[in-house]
Amino acid sequence: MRKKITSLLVVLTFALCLHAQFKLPELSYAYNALEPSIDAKTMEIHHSKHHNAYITNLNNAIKDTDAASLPIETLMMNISKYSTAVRNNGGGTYNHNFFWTILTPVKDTKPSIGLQKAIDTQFGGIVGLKKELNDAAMKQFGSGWAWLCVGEDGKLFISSTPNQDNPIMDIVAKKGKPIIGIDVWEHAYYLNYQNKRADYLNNIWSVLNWNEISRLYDLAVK
Ligand code: MN3
Repeated sequence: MRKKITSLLVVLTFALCLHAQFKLPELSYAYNALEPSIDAKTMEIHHSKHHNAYITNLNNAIKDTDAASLPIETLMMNISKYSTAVRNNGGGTYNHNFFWTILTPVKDTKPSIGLQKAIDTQFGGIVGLKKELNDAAMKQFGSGWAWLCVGEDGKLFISSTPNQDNPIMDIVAKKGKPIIGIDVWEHAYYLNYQNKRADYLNNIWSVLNWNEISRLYDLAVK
């Protein structure tokens, strides 16, 4: 009897795993760790509610389809083949998985030598990059994201995407490998900053994880 129950549990667990392909990743820091740039309540709701909802909705949208067995990156790179629900919730899954990793409470992380060189050459330094990236984020009308990417030519470029689209989707105008992505949906800042998107954009630079951003850059140009 006990054996039967055990095997039933194994089968059930296996079945549940199949139907919950994507899982909410844990943050490597506490919800309050990015204060005062990003407040704890915003972080908690953003991660445990918004991000979680994208993942749940994505899992529901791809249940019992071939997409359920694909890595999220592959799904993004072939997004034109899928429904709007997969595009929106898959994008929401990928973008937020990415977003948390390029933020950190660790102070004074620095770009790698290679990345610093590229930023100096193309933007005249971090101040120039910040101005251009924040400008793209300000000009993104309504909800969306602003990105710093590495293009196919190995050069940095700035872009923005509406909704939960991103630069690795096969439907975007300019494809690239993102190394910074800034969420400009109101849910990312409204509790603390209300309508002041510019203040949020100014302050998020204090919590950028240049170690991770540099790692992504060095990988992309390799
Ligand atoms: Mn968001």
